[in-house]
Amino acid sequence: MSTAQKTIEDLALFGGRPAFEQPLHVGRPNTGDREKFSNRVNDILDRRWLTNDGPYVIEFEECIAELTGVKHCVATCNATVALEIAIRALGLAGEVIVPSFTFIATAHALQWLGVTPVFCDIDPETHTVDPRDLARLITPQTTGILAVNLWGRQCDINALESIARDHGLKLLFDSAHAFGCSYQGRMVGGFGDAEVFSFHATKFVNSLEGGAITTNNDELAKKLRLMRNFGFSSYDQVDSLGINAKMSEVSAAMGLTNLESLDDFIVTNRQNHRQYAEELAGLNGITLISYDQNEHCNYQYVVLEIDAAQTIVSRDELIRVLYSENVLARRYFYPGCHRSAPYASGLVLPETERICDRVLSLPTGTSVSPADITTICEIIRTVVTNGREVSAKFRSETAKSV
Ligand code: T4K
Repeated sequence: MSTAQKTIEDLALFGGRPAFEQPLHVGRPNTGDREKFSNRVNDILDRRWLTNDGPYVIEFEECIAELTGVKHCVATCNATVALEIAIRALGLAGEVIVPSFTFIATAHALQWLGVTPVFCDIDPETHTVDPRDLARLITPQTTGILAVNLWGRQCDINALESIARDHGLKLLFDSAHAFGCSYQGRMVGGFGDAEVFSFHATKFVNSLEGGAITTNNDELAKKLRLMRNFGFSSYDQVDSLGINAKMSEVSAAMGLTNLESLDDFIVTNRQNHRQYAEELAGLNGITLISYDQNEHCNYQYVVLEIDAAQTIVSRDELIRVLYSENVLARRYFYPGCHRSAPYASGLVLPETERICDRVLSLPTGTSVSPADITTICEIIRTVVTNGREVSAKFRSETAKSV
């Protein structure tokens, strides 16, 4: 249930009742057919094969490989560890260039392995790596590029491939957000040396926790499989350094069940995105980031850019209002990796910092109803059309608390 928030006085922060009784999260999981999932869990228990290359993991890998049109898929316990084994299997060392505007796991995966993440700036239009800034950062120590297909919008992959080729660098994509998306008509998964997907609970297709590495390179796939299971090639035979990166059967069962609803999830996400676009249209200073209609797209993130020069209220003030209405909008990926410990060094990345201060992510997915979206948009409309007054209220509140 939600209440109308048409005037400033209606807003919970200024004395009204919260629009939502229960919190509305960004990242509420989509869940497919429960009965099918339960049946698969019963199969797992009957088989007593719970993990380590079980039949559901193999089936999950085959499905991902087919959907992405890639030769090999190696499923893992999550995308962070998938990045780590991909980084190691590709022999990345020294310095790797990575955007700062990403989830912290991208940078941590490098740093965890003793590889130095060198942060580059982003293209303000796509929020993905700026190839020109990246090229400037290449040194004799650079061994690779770890690019991120953020929000499911692809990097300038052609430019990155040509930079990698010209400089003899490995090219790894963090495509945690980009499952089900395409670049120039080709599904994400087969670009560069390898790509990594996340199937975390908050991703539009989840396997509870989970990840996958896709590659067309046979040798690399073999290495990754060994590394995923401590380097074992058979009982008692260890061929390489490895770790435990295995996906469990229950995760694969959840992944397979959710893959059966993939098209439905995308339809819902697309409808939600369209509704947000329609209901926020004409609000000065509010831009909903868009997706390329000519590509496959999962629409899993609804991201607004707030231009405070026009809205008068800042992004953080808008978030405070939304929180008080029980809409838990997120500041993904504030403040940027380069300003987070342990990376903070005083480096300045102007575009990253500008975008970090402007964006917010709103709830979407199958748990959000059209009525919820109407209410969320109404709150934003009320705040922005009364920007001056709302901002003045925040300022007087700050003055009182000083
Ligand atoms: N690369 C990129 C670009 C990524 O975005 C990510 C992860 C990775 C790599 C690493 O992938 P994994 O190793 O995780 O597979 C979340 C997720 O934890 C993270 O997976 C995701 N990106 C990132 C963008 O968002 P948080 O800190 O927002 O997650 P969390 O667990 O607080 O969940 C957010 C909200 O979702 C909660 O407030 C409530 C709701 N929620 C969450 C869970 C787990 C539910 O309603 N149910 C749930 O089961 O980072």
